[in-house]
Amino acid sequence: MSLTLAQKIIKNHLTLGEMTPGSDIGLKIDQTLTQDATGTMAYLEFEAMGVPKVKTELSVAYIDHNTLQTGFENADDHRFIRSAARRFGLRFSKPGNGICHQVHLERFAVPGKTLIGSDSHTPTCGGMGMLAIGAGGLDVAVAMGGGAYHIPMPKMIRVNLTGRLRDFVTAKDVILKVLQILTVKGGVGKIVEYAGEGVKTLSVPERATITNMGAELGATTSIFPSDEITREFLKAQGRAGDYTPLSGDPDAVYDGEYTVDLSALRPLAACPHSPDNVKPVSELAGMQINQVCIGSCTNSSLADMLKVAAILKGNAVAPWVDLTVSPGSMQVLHMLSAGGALADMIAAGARVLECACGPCIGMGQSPCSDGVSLRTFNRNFEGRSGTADAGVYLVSPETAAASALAGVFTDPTVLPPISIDLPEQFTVNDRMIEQPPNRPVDIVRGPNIKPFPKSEPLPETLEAEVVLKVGDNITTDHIMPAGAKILPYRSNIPYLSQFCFGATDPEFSGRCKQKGGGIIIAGENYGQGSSREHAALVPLYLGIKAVIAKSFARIHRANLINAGILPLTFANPEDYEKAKRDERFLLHHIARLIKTGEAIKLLHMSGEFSIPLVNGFSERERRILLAGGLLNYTRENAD
Ligand code: MIC
Ligand code: SF4
Repeated sequence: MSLTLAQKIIKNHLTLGEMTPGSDIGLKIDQTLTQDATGTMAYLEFEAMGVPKVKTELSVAYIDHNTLQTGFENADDHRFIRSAARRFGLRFSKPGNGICHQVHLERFAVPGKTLIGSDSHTPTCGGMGMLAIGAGGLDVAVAMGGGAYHIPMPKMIRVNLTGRLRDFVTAKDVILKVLQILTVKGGVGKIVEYAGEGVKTLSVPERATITNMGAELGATTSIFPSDEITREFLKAQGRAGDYTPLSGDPDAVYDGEYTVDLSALRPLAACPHSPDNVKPVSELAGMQINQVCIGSCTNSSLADMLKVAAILKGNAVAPWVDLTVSPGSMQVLHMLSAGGALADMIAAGARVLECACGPCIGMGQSPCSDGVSLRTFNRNFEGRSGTADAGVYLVSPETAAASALAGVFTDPTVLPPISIDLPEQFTVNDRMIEQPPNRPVDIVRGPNIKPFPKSEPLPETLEAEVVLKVGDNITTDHIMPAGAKILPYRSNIPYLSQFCFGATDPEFSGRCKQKGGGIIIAGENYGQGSSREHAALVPLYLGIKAVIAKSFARIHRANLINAGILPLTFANPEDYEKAKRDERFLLHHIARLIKTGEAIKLLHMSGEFSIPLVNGFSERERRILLAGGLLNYTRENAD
């Protein structure tokens, strides 16, 4: 039978289930990655599972998010993660070595292998023909312990690329175009495969920009074929031996097909406050701007940075604009510096930041009040920058650099042509990646690390009040905000709990504490965005028993199940109107119904009406929910 590229990799890694869309499949995981904001929890969970060493081919613990050390908390977490990496047999990438996805692409990604990472942008490595999926920390911990990773078998979407990008039109514009077509929920339950003649005109880092922002489509992952371009990239990284050619069968059947003509694209921008609110840059041209931030796991490769340097060279950043540049990895920064491009950026007035997520996760560089900030990043959710009323526009590095010079939104296609020289050989220096020692190591824990909340097996009947009602496209940034003030407490759930839904409803946390929790009612695509399992663990701590929504984003739905919170959907979306704030409801015989798969009803306490809900859980999900979460379930059944 003909198979798509992703289906081939899935078939080679299938431990359980059928490859029919929607059915639960188990995948053997070859590699894992964690970053520090999700890693502390993942290693606490791994430790609680009692497995002595990781069982994957390769697992890497990165420090890239919480690099601002304004108190002991982040430094303690770094030390804890390093000690856990050394104890359990992982490589440890030190702060300053770079953003997990950029470093993983350069140093570890291998075509045809599976990777899960406790970060939603893990699909970046799909740019190298890898099946790379973002997951909650607990799923990553289970995979490190040798357990399979479970997902519903995705549908397959093919995006045919034709033509070739014009000067100053970039991979970022390609993915913004796809976001305009498919929207932030268009990819849910799907894998997006790129194919067609246009593929061979794109370098591996350009492909990675596109697969990175597949996360914003809500897609399970995105993937490019592995071809001669991939081989050249691996060779330049000194890893020619990791190359395998891979592509989908020409007659493979897809569930949907789209075509993007690269030659017809123009520079695009995602306007506030959603990555799919896309407009041509030419329509925004002339708008006054305050800040430009270049970097993030989407656009921080050497080629991106060299293009920025070439545009800045010999020019000056507008006096009213703040330009920051964060190279994606130590390799990129080193090569920029050795080749002189860094000097061109500095001379133009750029503020050079360390190789880390930085402004992308609100670790500094919050814009001024009401500010307009152009960023080469992947998310522009309201308030994520740290300034509630700032407007963040997502653009390519070329648009960002051209606009920084002009001080207004600028279409870079008006610039004189530039050319950059990419080296045949990258400078490889893995000194900031530590190998685990061959002797027992103690885990070092600081006072900021608190135990994670316990979940109980599902009770026979649940009675609860609606403590919050929200609309469509609620992000995990709404549920559990990040930023420099809160991120240091990612390993301290009790402390974090006071910020839950802080910007949406500042009373939420107090109300839950007073009422002993309750249920949340939500619209479409609840929990889109970041993979942070804190958006499930904190509600668990606050006593949330169920979230009833019109639909869920994939990773967050899995995180809720893993935490033992019921993610239920309305059988009729109009019933969303009937479930009101502060009213009490009953879920009668919920444990029995979850077990048998029979229809579930949300009964109003008055007994006057009930709302039918979908009982759409896989067998494994049912067992996890009954056990009160994945940790309990894993302890009960070694998978
Ligand atoms: C993000 O981009 O939102 C993050 C920070 O990288 C998150 C992970 C986290 O919240 O720790 C993600 O994308 O999963
Ligand atoms: Fe870091 Fe931003 Fe990428 Fe998340 S999206 S991994 S915060 S650079």
